[in-house]
Amino acid sequence: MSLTSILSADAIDSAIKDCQAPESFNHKKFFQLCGLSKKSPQEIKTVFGLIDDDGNGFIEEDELKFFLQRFTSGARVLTDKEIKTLLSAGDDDGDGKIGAEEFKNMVLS
Ligand SMILES: [Ca+2]
Ligand SMILES: [Ca+2]
Repeated sequence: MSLTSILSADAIDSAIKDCQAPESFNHKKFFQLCGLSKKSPQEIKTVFGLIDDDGNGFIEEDELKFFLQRFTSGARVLTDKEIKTLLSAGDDDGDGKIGAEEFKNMVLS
């Protein structure tokens, strides 16, 4: 399944445009703009799988760097600061990575 079968291309576009400037990424706003926060747990899990590039069941720091590019291939990479902020927003158990449940909770919070 691809991302655009879950989220509309227009919504993804406006979410990406909103955080084009470095350090302007805000995950809550992003998930709202792209429409993910209104999706079902199963759909959110599918999106999680797309961001978990190596398929090991966790989103790690190196995958968070390319977070925006999973939505649009031409998007920028996140800055180190944005990666840290996003990781700490999602990583409830403090193991340094974001699991599927943690991702879902972050998207729906
Ligand atoms: Ca991974
Ligand atoms: Ca974790």
